[in-house]
Amino acid sequence: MKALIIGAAGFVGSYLIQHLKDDLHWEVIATKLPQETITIEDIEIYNLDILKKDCILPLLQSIHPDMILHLAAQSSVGVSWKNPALTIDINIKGSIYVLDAIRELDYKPRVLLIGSGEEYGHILPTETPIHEETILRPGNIYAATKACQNMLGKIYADAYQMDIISVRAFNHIGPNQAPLFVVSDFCKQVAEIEVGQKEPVIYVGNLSAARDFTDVRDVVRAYGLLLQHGIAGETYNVGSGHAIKIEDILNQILLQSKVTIQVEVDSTKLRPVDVPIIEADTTKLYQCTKWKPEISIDETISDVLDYWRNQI
Ligand code: A2R
Repeated sequence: MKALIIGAAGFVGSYLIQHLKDDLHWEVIATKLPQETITIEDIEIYNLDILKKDCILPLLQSIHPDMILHLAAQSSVGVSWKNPALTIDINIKGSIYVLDAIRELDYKPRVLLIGSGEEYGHILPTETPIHEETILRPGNIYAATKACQNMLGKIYADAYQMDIISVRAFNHIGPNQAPLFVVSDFCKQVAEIEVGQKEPVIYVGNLSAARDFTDVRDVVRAYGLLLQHGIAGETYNVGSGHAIKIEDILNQILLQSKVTIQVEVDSTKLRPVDVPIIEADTTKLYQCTKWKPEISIDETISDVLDYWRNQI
């Protein structure tokens, strides 16, 4: 099996490469932006900016992958507020360029489009946990672009009989995630405090939101299973099935800290709109693949803390 990962230099990409290569024994080919690096050995790596439309089709024709995993994205909600046009360009226009290039191939590879639990947006209390048919009410720019990508994927699957599966991935966490994301941010601050690089105060944004966190190593396992068993044209939630308040995550991180730390709110970390609770109903994923998360939140936090302790 030959799998092409587009946008593999990001957080999920490195875990996905390892999983497909080492656990599933697939041949893996990766693309990245020219300025990025991928340090994993024994795989072919190409430069590809998905906004350069004309470069995509020739690359696909020369690689001839059986599976295409489209990860390339502007993936930060915070950045999407600051730079909405860029987010729309990469996540919508870029995805259309990728889908159009795949459509022009003379065969139909299996495609996995990575969306987000954020697409559901303003969830009513009666809609939790959220199943895939729940109305999408995106609450931020990033979420709107991913909801659009999902709709485009469905349209292309139906109109052109393309073998496209979409996922809505809920928050995923793990070592090596950029500190733009909450768990990585908190753990980095704790590691800096532990070595005396920073005063013993942790700066936080909105702590009341509850999110569904899954370890990235479990997430990529779900992607592999969906590529093998998913049904074309369908969307699958990927999440733990349990929302945890950011405040509780912070408390667990503080419990694992080697020093006593004070908590203070930093207004620059507060987002203009925040969705109070996002929790996945993962029944559809389970029925299709029998996937269940295997790594506990405590284990993930411990690994992320150790990652930052080694970096600092
Ligand atoms: O933004 P950068 O410089 O970190 O690069 C990201 C890359 N990317 C692009 N690749 C090709 N052409 C573009 N025009 C373009 N713009 C950005 O896609 C990054 O290396 C990669 C996405 O990785 P992350 O931002 O680390 O996302 P992560 O956590 O790996 O999530 C993968 C997927 C994304 O579609 C998320 O929206 C979704 O899972 O949750």
